[in-house]
Amino acid sequence: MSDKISDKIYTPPQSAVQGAHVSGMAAYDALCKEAESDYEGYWARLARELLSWKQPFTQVLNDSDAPFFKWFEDGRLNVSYNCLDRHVEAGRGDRVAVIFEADDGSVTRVTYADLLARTVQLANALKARGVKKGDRVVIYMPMSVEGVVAMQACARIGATHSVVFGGFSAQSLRDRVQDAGAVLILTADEQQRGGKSLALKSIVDEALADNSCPTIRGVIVYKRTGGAIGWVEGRDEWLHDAVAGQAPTCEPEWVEAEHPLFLLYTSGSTGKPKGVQHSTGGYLLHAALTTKWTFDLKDSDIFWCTADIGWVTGHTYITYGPLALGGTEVVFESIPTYPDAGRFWQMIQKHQVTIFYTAPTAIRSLIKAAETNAAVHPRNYDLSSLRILGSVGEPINPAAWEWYHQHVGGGRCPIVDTFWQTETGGHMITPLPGATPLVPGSCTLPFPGITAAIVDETGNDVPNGQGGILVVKKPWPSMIRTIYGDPERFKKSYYPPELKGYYLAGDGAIRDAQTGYFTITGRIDDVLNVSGHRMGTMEIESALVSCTELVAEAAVVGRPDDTTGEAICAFVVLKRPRPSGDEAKAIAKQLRDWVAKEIGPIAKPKDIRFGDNLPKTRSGKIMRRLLRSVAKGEAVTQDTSTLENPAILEQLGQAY
Ligand code: 6R9
Repeated sequence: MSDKISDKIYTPPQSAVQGAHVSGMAAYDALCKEAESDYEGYWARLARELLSWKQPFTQVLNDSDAPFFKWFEDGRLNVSYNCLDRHVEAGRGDRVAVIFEADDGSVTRVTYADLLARTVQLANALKARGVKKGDRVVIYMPMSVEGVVAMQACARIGATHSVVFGGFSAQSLRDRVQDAGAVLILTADEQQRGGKSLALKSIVDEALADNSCPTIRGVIVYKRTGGAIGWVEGRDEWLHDAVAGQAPTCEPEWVEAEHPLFLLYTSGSTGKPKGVQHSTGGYLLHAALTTKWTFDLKDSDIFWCTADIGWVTGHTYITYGPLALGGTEVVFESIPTYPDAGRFWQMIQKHQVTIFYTAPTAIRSLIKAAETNAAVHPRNYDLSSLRILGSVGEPINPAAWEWYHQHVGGGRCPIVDTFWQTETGGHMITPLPGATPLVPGSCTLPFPGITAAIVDETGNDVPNGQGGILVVKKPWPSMIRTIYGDPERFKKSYYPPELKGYYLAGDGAIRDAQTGYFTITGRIDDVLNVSGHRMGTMEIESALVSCTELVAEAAVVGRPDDTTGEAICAFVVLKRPRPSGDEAKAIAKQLRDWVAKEIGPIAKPKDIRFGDNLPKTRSGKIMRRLLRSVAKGEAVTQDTSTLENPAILEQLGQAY
């Protein structure tokens, strides 16, 4: 298989090791040892070194109500003070905090002093509108300085923000506003991306229509494009009007370390989105610490994380981590392919970016673009400013890794493949650029202090070389605190009783037998193990759908099998009427042979079932959990209330 983890090892070049915050493997090992021998002391030391506390904590970890862990409980601090004021107080107010590049390429530089002034004024405007500590504020804004300021302003007054990605529909926005019981929405008239303006305010209007969100008292609108929008008198106010005349100072709200800094909704595979709740102290510690060690951020760096503030990566590695360290970062409004697919490379050259953090999917699409249009190949740009590259969000396949390393990083930049989740707040398993030897396709080793491990279904360690369930054994400072409004779901999702009190990440992983390096094999429900061969269900699905003359759609799940451990079961919707009898058998054989040819005989589905459709949620997600029951031939006992077409289950269960 082409995506086999590479055998190549890239040791960090001397230039990356020298002067790094964590320099060399001995330094990494020493940190791990320190955490192992005095876990609480380790985190306490770092929390004192990296953060400024209004009231120092005396208690480090409180596990008396596990899994509702508390960190630095009796300490008080403020996130916006840590991200802004303290740098200005240290005489660094003139330092550029944000280099904002708009859709059309125009650039705005915002210093720490400016960012603080804007945050303070908005904080005062929010207070004037009656927003108080603990209130929830929804932010539905484009990538902008104003978006970052909105988050910081909430943090300043102790309001808990919930950023909703600008691509979500009115219905999703409404669900989130309702679930959070938000009192106010910050939005923009329109967002501007790829030369097009997209409505945001009208989506807010639709979400709030018919008094569907009675907790909302106001909507503050940043004028981005000046496009025509609807207006509700008494509810809506322009951002520029709201901040005009506000006092230039605002005492930060010194909140307890456990105070909820934000909620961020993320989808489970079924049911309604979960409002992942994060803390103030523990979260900010890990945001700052991982930015410092994983990206080796220094004063001389220009850091660019291409994520949107609507996702956790944008929270931790745009709004909080880099600013907590007083760094300089690029914030980008647009898309990687506008005006052409050379935009990223052109921007790295223009802003002399030194640390670049993006997603494998972006890299893969830019590889494709460069293959068809030589003009947008990175070799046409001067990328010599780069010193560290990062990857996040999904496994990066070795071929994409190699291309990124060679063509973007010029063969000299370590790639940090950072594994983490919305729930973890920051990096969990990742190389450190001045220490860890890299293996393409592996996220390597746990961040110092993170007790990542691989266990079986009963929570017992599995030996290296054998796949299993990824867990984190000990609580860590930036972990999810609860699912907002649903503590039972939090416990059930992340702390199932059979796992000995370990945090369940929901991913499968395997450690290399020699190096102990971790490779994430994907969400537990998407990975199969057949005769000891690990395979992604997605891989088999794409092989099936690549049989374009026959297959319209396919879903693949595993079912227990006595001889092979797990057997592959494929559910297929054909581009022709559902076959039965001998015809079905013949087509099934044809498809098995097809998969064998595409991937290898080991990937041949043992069972192939045909249906007129697949069981899907109303949002269009295939419900693999149900398919697993069907594959096993057992009665479906799971909740099917979110299933669009329940009748399909019976049809898919039929043999031919
Ligand atoms: C930060 C973020 C989390 C899920 C996670 C895993 C996948 C993220 C990865 C990775 C392999 C990496 N994932 N980083 N898989 N290697 N470096 O993406 O958060 O949106 O919550 O997604 O993404 O499956 O469980 P989130």
